Amino acid sequence: MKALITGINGFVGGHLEEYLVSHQIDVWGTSRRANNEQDKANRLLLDFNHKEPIVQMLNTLKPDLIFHLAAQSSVANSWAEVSGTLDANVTKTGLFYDAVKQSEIADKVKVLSIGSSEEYGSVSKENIPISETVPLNPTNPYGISKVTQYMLAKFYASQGLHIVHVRPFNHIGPGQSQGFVTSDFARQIALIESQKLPPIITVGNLEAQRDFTDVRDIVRAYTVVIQRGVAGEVYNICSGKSRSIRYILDYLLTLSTNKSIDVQQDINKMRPSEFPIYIGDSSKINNLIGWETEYLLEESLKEILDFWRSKA
Ligand code: A2R
Ligand code: GDD
Repeated sequence: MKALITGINGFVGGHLEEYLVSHQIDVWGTSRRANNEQDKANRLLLDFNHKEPIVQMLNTLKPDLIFHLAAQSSVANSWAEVSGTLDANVTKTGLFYDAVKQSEIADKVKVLSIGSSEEYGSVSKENIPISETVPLNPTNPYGISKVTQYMLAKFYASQGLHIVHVRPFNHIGPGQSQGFVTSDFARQIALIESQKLPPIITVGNLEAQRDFTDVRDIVRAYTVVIQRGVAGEVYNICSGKSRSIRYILDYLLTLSTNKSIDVQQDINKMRPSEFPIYIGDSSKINNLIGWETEYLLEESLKEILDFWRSKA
């Protein structure tokens, strides 16, 4: 079996590649940049600005599975990068699906469209935990882009493509870049431990509560949902538990070798608005594939801190 991962050099792409390769799947991936660092032979230099090169690539490669990960993935940056977010997540996705539809593999290939819990946006209390039927009410440009990506997935499914849409809630793990909460906290702690930063950690909103899942549980779910999910359907991927950002910070601080780190709130790390609590309902995916999370949040946090210690 052959898989294509768009955005393979990103955080999730790396973990997904590792998982698929360990399951004897032949993995290829697209990137807008040459991968000088590793110079891997399975990287295809491609952006999604023109349809013809994508169609040609698909006709040559003939993947059985396509994981469409490439995106502007930061909620925080999406306020300042509205058009860039819509361009990456909507325009390029539309062009990409159009190319898949025009290619020789259109009637065989299975495609996974990656949405987000941010599609739900502002949710009324009685709708928590959030199931797939809760009205979509995004409150930031990233959420809007992912709702539109969902609409595109449904549209192309109605046109005959086998596309399944997933809504992962927050996913974390070693390798996630700065700009996401667990990496931001762990990176600063690692730099403080190695005395490259003074013992002050700056943070944003600690009161938000989020449903965290380890990225390795997420890619295991992707691999099964793409094959067994129903075209045009949507599946939440979440743990069903919520933790405050303050809990994440406190837990990482207990793991630190430096016991006198001060916490300072940085107004620049606060968002114009955000929903206070997300808890997902994962019954639909559990019923489909019997998937449940395996990693404990605390295990993931320890590995994330160790990852940043190795870079500090
Ligand atoms: O082309 P690269 O190698 O720089 O890969 C980046 C790619 N990407 C884009 N591709 C086309 N046009 C853009 N404007 C654009 N911006 C970024 O997508 C990048 O490495 C990859 C996404 O990787 P991460 O930012 O690390 O996201 P992550 O966490 O792997 O998320 C994967 C999917 C995305 O659809 C998220 O929205 C969702 O999961 O949470
Ligand atoms: N990034 C960041 N940095 N977030 C902070 C910080 C900080 O220093 N301090 C507090 N937070 C809070 C944010 O305000 C937010 O409530 C929460 O931590 C999580 O922020 P992120 O890790 O940036 O993730 P996100 O929820 O905005 O988006 C992630 O999850 C989505 C699914 O729920 C991304 O991975 C998205 O791509 C994904 O779709």
